[in-house]
Amino acid sequence: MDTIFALATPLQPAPLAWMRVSGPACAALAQGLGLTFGPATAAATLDTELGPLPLRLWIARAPHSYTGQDTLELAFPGSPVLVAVVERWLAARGLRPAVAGEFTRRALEAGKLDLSRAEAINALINAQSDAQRREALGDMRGDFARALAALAETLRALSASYEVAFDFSEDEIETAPFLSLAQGLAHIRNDLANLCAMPSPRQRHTIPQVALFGVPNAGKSSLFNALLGRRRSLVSDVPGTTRDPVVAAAKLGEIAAELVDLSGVGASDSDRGRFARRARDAALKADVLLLLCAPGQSAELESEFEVLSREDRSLPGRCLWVWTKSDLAPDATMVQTPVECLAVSAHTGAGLAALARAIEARLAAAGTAPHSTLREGASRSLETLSRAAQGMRQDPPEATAALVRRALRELDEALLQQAPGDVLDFIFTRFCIGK
Ligand SMILES: Nc1nc2c(ncn2[C@@H]2O[C@H](COP(=O)(O)OP(=O)(O)OP(=O)(O)O)[C@@H](O)[C@H]2O)c(=O)[nH]1
Ligand SMILES: [Mg+2]
Repeated sequence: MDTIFALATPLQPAPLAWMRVSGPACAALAQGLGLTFGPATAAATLDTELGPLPLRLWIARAPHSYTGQDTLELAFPGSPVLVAVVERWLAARGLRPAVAGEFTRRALEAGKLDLSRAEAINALINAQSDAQRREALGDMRGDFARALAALAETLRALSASYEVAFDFSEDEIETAPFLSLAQGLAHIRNDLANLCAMPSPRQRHTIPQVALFGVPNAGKSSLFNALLGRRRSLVSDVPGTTRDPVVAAAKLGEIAAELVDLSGVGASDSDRGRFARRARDAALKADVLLLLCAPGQSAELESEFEVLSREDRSLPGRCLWVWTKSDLAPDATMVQTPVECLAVSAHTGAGLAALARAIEARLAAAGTAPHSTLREGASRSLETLSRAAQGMRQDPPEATAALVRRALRELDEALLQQAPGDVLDFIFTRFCIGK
């Protein structure tokens, strides 16, 4: 088998660069550096065209490593030029660069971890919110898989009871055994639904939300109407015009979304926080948050943004800063903003198309949030169980029993974690190189 290498840290100047190497050539590589190949950390020097390069090495022998193979990890000063030097040295010894997720795939093939844990690692790296990070860490510990396995056992017992009930009751479905089966089914369905409920902001609502946030008179309602192409929200020069959130369906490029016009927040808020609290809560739940700033409002908006960011540290990734009323102050964009910014005018329409494209890009990125084969299997099984639970009053018991059997098979298949090769290929292309 090939020996692979990949940089595990970003390619940029940094105190350290970290290179991972996995495969049978590791022993020869270490020996070439004058080291014996055993589990250890060691220091060595690599002769390079630039002079001697100090290396720190972590050696792990098969099968006691992440991939289950002989493994070397090299740390050295984090300069992109030195990274290229080390990569050339490795390539000259017959090693090849790893493709995306190849280390984790080798770990999977060596039985070092199962698919749900492999996916959890990827989900953790790519998580967009603390809720997703918590979920991924739980999945890495196997919490979800364990809970699902326990549920599968309860479902197996229920499925067996259905078969037994047929033997005793000819065609009476209102009899006691069938009623208790119905109760059992409802319980398991609820437990599975609770288990599948994911707390990430994206999944709380199926249609993504784009919220317009800012201090009073920022031009939120005007921009809301302009993005919608019709007058839905009240516009006035009296600060504090919008009170309760106004929600409307909109199409941004290819993506259907809900626009949410919020009440103004900040020191000039005339309601002493009553509506502002609702606006902040809605802002935290949004998939994309537009921070609207009219000329002269940036200090106040920035402190509001800081308050929100303290509540959810992943918020900046979902925000766009929008300079409004660009017809009044065309050079507002010269001021530095904490997140990516654009300028628009709801009155002239300037910048609206670019804003719509930027929002669409954010929504598309949010749509590629990490996913897991195990959770998909669990959701499939939940759908089947829900159909069984809904139909059990009117359907013949055989039909319900068949659905219960199918839901159990779906859970078992998900827990078996045996994905065909092409599915694995697809899963691992979503990993980063070096993982
Ligand atoms: N020149 C100019 N004025 C604008 C623009 N957008 C909004 N305004 C004006 O700014 C004022 C406030 O606009 P709104 O859209 O009601 O502002 P808001 O942020 O919704 O205000 P509240 O709901 O009170 O928080 C109105 O007088 C608008 O006509 C713009 O692009 N250019
Ligand atoms: Mg308004």
